[in-house]
Amino acid sequence: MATSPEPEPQATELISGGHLVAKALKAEGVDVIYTLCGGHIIDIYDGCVDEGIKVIDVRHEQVAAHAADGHARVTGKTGCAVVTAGPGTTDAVTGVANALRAESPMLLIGGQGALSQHKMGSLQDLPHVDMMAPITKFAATVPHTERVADIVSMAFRECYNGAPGPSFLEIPRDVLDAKVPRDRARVPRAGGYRASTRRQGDPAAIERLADLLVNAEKPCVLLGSQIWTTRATEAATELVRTLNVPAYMNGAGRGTLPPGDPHHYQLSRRYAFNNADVIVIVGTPFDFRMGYGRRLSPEATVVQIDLDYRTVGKNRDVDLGIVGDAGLILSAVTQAASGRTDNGAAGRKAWLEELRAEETKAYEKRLPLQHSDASPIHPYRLVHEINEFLTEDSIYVGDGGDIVTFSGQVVQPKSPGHWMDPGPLGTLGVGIPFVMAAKQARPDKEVVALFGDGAFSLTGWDFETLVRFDLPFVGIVGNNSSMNQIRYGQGAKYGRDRERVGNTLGDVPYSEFAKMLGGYGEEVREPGDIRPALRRARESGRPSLINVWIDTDVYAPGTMNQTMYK
Ligand SMILES: Cc1ncc(C[n+]2csc(CCOP(=O)(O)OP(=O)(O)O)c2C)c(N)n1
Ligand SMILES: [Mg+2]
Repeated sequence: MATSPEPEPQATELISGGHLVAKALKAEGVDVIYTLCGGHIIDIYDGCVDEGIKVIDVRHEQVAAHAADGHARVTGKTGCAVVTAGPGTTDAVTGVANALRAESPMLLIGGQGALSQHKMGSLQDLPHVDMMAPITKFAATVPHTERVADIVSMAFRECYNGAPGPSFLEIPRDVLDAKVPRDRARVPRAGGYRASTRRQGDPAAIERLADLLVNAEKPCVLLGSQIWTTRATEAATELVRTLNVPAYMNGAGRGTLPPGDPHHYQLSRRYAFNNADVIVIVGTPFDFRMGYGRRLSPEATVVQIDLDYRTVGKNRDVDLGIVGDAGLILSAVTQAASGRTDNGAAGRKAWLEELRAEETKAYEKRLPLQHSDASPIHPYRLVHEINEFLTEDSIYVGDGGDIVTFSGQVVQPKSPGHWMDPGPLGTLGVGIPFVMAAKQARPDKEVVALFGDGAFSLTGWDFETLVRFDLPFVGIVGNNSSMNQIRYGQGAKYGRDRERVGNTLGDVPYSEFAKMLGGYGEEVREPGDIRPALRRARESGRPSLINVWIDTDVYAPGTMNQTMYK
């Protein structure tokens, strides 16, 4: 009997775990990883070379993790950091925790000792997954090379469960280094393993909110960070304009409306919350920044919209809660309200004028300090100069204590998505990594960062990474040779004669540090010199630090009012 010839044995292509990681990153649209090297993770770098993924190597893993967080904020895509086992992973914990509280989608990949040496005391072995579980949306070990890309895609998917946040994967060294037949490993296809998670909210609730707003005499809205997360700028703008509702903004929601817009309000927020009849809180929790919800008038009808069902009604009862995507919900509300014969817009003119008068009063009260010619420089003058310096294309990063609290009142981003602060974890040290991520992702933008001298010191060495990767920015250090925000509280609690414990820094000329590392730097001691120095920093086209010596003995109202000292 004739037998058909045996098929020629095919040479099966082999692929390593690190290369599978890179393929999965590529499928997610990751074009850059932030990392600090270690023997456990180098196969991932090798895979990144093949996939065309840029490797930015930093000097501390905290920076890598914050940069991944920053990347997500700026681009709306998942950020990625890769760190080695043990201390590499523990160094990154702060960045992951910050991303959790800020609802920022990022993946941290950590190395691990070989599975074959599990619990034998291998170099840098730690229970990473147990450590990361409480501060991530998903934390797992990859147990086999064939599963690498599959589990990476799973981790990405989990970042978008409800409000976004971080995921963590540890990949043991032998799992990363081993090679498996290419066809045994599932490599998810770009766009093939994640669906849109945008939810429109209960239609009945949307009708009800439209009714509430149409009939409100004194409504206001607070546009929180999720306005930017969900890219809801247009929807929010349309709603406030169509219905004539004053808007306040916080966190990454700042800049949704430009300064000067008739519906942009900032300084009259407390007055509005005390006097409004309908308050709509969008995409921000009732946390310490909101006095846990206690600062809203008890008579007001309160509506809360959030991506996460756990945030709605937390700490404070609401009259109406809607879970879903801010943009879809606000658009639907505008549409529902437009069907009414009279949407009440004209009737709210007096309320907007009342708030504008409050706003103007507060602004004028502060203006003399913003123009102060005092030497040493008043912090209000510094932040005023920065605000005047920003353009529509300046992404502003704030990293510090008291000086950044001053800037929160005065500096107004001119465009949406152009404001970066740590978020509710309040992490000092986000500045340099956020600058790195912002400039890397948006080279067309100018990045301007204000640091406290204390905050800068936490991650300042990565100024060198900005030089090495040619990521220019305008940096300003508000130098009071102190951790002033903490000092204020110590003085208030223990008396001024005992306030100088554990909060005093040296008189460091940070411009010299910038120059030493290959950047641009200037020292500024007179208020009139601030603006020209900032301009020269801009024109230098290099990473820069303008070190501005500010008055050490004045504090921002926000620092003096902190409830933790009361
Ligand atoms: C990582 C971290 N450590 C400590 C703190 C507590 N903290 C809050 S403000 C502050 C002082 C910051 O000093 P600086 O950056 O110089 O700003 P200043 O208050 O002097 O303007 C400190 C230490 C924190 N928020 N984050
Ligand atoms: Mg300071």
